[in-house]
Amino acid sequence: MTGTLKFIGTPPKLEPIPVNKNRDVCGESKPSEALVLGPDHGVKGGVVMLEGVARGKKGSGDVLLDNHKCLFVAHVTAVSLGGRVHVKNSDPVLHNTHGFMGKPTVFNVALPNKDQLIDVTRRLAKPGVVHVLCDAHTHMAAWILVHDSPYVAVTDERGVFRIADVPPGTYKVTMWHEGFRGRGVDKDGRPVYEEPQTVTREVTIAPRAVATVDFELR
Ligand SMILES: [Cu+2]
Repeated sequence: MTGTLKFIGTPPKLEPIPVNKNRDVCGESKPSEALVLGPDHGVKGGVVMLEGVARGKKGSGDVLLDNHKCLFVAHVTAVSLGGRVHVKNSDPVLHNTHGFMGKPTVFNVALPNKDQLIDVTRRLAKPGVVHVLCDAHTHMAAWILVHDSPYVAVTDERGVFRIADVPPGTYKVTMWHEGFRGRGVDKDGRPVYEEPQTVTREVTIAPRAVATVDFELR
C-alpha cells in the first residue's frame, strides 16, 4: 500500500521556538517542526497505520531517537509493539528525554553524556501515541507512535508513505498528524499546538495488487 499526505490550503507560518538554555551549543532558536512541507505541499511526519491486522509480516524495524544538535531526530517515528527503541544523546550537553502517553510518563531518561544510549523498549509495552519532551530544553519535542502491528509508516519529506507486504483484505487505515495550529505557550514556555488530527479511511487490497490511499491535511 502506498500513498501521500498533502497539505491543502495556505499553510500557517510557524514561529521559530526560542532556546531556553545551552545557547552556546543549541543556538538562539530552532524552527518549529509541527508542520514540515515539501515542494508540492507533501507533509513530512504523518503516520499511516493499518488497523486490525492480526497476522502477517514480522516487526517494522527499530527506532533510534537521537538528541542531535538540540533537536530530536527524527521528530516523528513509528514502531510496532516489540520493536526496539533506543534514546541517544549526540550532544555535549545534558538532555532529559521524557516520554508521555497522555498524562502518564512512560519513560524518563537523563542523558548527561555525549554518545549515551539507553534502551526504552520495555517501557513501550502497549500501543499508543508517545509525546516526547526534553525536561532541559523547552523547544524540544518529538512523537513516537507505537502500533499494534508492523503495518505502519511515516511519510517522508515528499509526503509519501509505503507499507509493504499487506495481506489481501479490507482494512481501516488511519492517518495521524500531530497538529500544527499554534495555541500559545504553556507555563514553562513550551509551544502548544492543537490536538493531533486523524483521518480514517477504508481500503481494500486485492491479491498481488498495490493499493493507493491519499490523505489530506488542512
Ligand atoms: Cu534537551
